[in-house]
Amino acid sequence: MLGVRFLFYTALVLPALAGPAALPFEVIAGENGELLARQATSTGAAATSTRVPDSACTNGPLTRACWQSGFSIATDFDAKLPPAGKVVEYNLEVTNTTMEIAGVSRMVQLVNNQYPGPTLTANWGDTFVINVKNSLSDNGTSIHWHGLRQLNSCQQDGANGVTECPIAPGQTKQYRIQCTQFGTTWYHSHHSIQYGEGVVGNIVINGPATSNYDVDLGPMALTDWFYDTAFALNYRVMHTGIQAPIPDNGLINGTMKSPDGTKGSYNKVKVQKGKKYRIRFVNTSVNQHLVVTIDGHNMTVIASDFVPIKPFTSQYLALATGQRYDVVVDASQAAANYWIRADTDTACSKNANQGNVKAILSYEGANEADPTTTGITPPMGCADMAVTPYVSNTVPQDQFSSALQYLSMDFNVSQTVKGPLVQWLINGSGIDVDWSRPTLQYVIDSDTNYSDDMNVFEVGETNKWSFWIIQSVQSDPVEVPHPIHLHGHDFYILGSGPGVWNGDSSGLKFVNPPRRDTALLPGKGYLILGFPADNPGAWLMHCHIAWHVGQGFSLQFLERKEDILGTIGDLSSFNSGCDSWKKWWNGPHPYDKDDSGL
Ligand SMILES: *[C@@H]1O[C@H](CO)[C@@H](O)[C@H](O)[C@H]1NC(C)=O
Ligand SMILES: *[C@@H]1O[C@H](CO)[C@@H](O)[C@H](O)[C@H]1NC(C)=O
Ligand SMILES: *[C@@H]1O[C@H](CO)[C@@H](O)[C@H](O)[C@H]1NC(C)=O
Ligand SMILES: *[C@@H]1O[C@H](CO)[C@@H](O)[C@H](O)[C@H]1NC(C)=O
Ligand SMILES: *[C@@H]1O[C@H](CO)[C@@H](O)[C@H](O)[C@H]1NC(C)=O
Ligand SMILES: *[C@@H]1O[C@H](CO)[C@@H](O)[C@H](O)[C@H]1NC(C)=O
Ligand SMILES: *[C@@H]1O[C@H](CO)[C@@H](O)[C@H](O)[C@H]1NC(C)=O
Ligand SMILES: *[C@@H]1O[C@H](CO)[C@@H](O)[C@H](O)[C@H]1NC(C)=O
Ligand SMILES: [Cu+2]
Repeated sequence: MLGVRFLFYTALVLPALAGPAALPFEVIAGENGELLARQATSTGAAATSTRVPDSACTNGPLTRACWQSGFSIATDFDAKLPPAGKVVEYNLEVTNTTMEIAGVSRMVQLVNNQYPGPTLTANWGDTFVINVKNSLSDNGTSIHWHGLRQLNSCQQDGANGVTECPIAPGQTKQYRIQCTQFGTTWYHSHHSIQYGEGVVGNIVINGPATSNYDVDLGPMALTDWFYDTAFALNYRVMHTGIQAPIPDNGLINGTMKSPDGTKGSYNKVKVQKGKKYRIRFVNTSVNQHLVVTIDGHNMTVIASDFVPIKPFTSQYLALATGQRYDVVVDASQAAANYWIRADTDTACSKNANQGNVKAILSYEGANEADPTTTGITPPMGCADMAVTPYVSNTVPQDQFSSALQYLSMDFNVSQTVKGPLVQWLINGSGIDVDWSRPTLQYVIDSDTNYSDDMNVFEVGETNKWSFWIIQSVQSDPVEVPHPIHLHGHDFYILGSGPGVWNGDSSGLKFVNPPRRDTALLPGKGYLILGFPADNPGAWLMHCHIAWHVGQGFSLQFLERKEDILGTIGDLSSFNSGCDSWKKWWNGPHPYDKDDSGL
């Protein structure tokens, strides 16, 4: 094992870091098979740090694989927790206001009155303490920390109707989250369609990386953008038919020019020739599938969602809603301005401003004029990119056939007093959570009488693997791929494809399959996933197209329910949150719940 990791590291990663000739640092294997690297001893072309030998393996521009003694990019963070770090505290306030974004003014709901909300930053091993105040007058809220594993802490997951009651207007909830992973993610409201109004922000957890870079430019959130409010659009989507509304524009890092070019501004990313930059792309869309390119530049992709991957070079990135790719861009071209493009993947989505959603990569010394560069034509196909996790884990193939469980995905239109009701069904039922009686309350009450529309599936024995196939019906009239997101775990993606799975497991990937928290279920196709039961809790798994989860496309895994109360500890915040919520919701409030609540 030790030898394998050592060889693997030297053979595959170092050349990508340093070019074919020089290794930028000496690599040795530690006692427990972990990787240790010493500061650079050679003069690589892009060397910009001090090259002081450092026996502790300190993370720096030339030694991004390092973290701190005994912890590095070779650590399996699902198996081994980093030492507890510091407490990082943030106050977030959800507000309701009117703001001009990309040249057009509209009613928005924001975090701390900014779009995107503040970026939360911590180091691997730190604990976030986040106080969320609901300053809306007419909505609850509930903030989900997308992709954070929430090991033994499901009541911090921010999934209203599952792990908490919504935070009532005027109330504050404190979330405590341990950073057991590192990389890039986002937080967003899970209260109906509310994140589409602007209740989103990025999260950066610093840690080691599979490729070197000089400067971390931080997150670049990409989203579709609508001039109508998300609640209004959601109502139309639910009751008038199957076509998703077409976004009016897209935003990169919260900004863009208006489609006529007269208002708004492009996000500008400043770089210096000769340096390498890490950019953290996050797709925070409601509906759009995006393809990102940078004119004249390739990207070295180093992480997909929270999982470090074997670095590979790509001319484009394809991101479904909820997905992230961390990349390194080499500023090696002539000092000028270049377009960064976030095109809509036309194989499954549309944008009224198609082809024009851009930002600028601007070299120091370039003039102020907009770029005149031309881009490539990236492949469109609304498919996940092929990735290989850096730390190789194997799925127990011998347990697969007996543990595989089947979930159908279907589409249904029924008639209601409000007109047609469009729903997505999991095994025959669209989810509809009760905000006032979350699943965790059932666990506290030892009540197993779950209603059908809770879509509860129990997951059993400690550390035993469960395997799931989601098979969509062949009569699906929409045929778009669905980004499936799991809370509480990174799932292992054993296979996916169009049509009906033929039951042959020989084509599935059991040795180091991709693992991440969001993966595509192809339109009219299937997706086969697995994960070990190592985290007691109630965990949603849902389509991250916000219209679709509103229309019922979600289920919840109730994992080791008898172990949940023993892990999550004090319930006073859960209880007082529900008391405040019920008092508000049962009183006069201007709006009703019309969708799944998620
Ligand atoms: C936001 O403010 C508008 C205008 O005052 C109001 O109509 C709307 O209900 C408010 N929304 C929320 C969620 O508080
Ligand atoms: C939330 O507030 C918006 C107005 O800002 C309203 O349209 C929507 O119906 C409200 N939803 C709920 C469930 O209160
Ligand atoms: C995104 O925007 C913020 C606020 O304007 C800025 O501080 C940050 O540098 C931008 N990030 C990138 C990657 O351009
Ligand atoms: C974001 O995800 C949506 C939905 O899957 C997709 O349509 C859109 O193209 C993605 N955006 C980017 C920039 O990848
Ligand atoms: C980017 O990659 C393509 C395809 O491998 C290659 O043809 C091109 O020269 C590369 N561009 C740069 C700037 O390295
Ligand atoms: C599906 O729609 C039909 C009407 O077309 C309705 O009778 C049935 O109850 C619906 N099924 C579900 C699970 O909502
Ligand atoms: C889903 O429904 C199918 C068909 O009724 C059934 O065979 C299967 O066991 C159900 N799945 C689960 C996880 O209960
Ligand atoms: C279970 O819940 C249903 C409503 O969903 C209720 O009608 C039934 O009485 C409950 N059964 C028990 C045993 O509590
Ligand atoms: Cu989510």
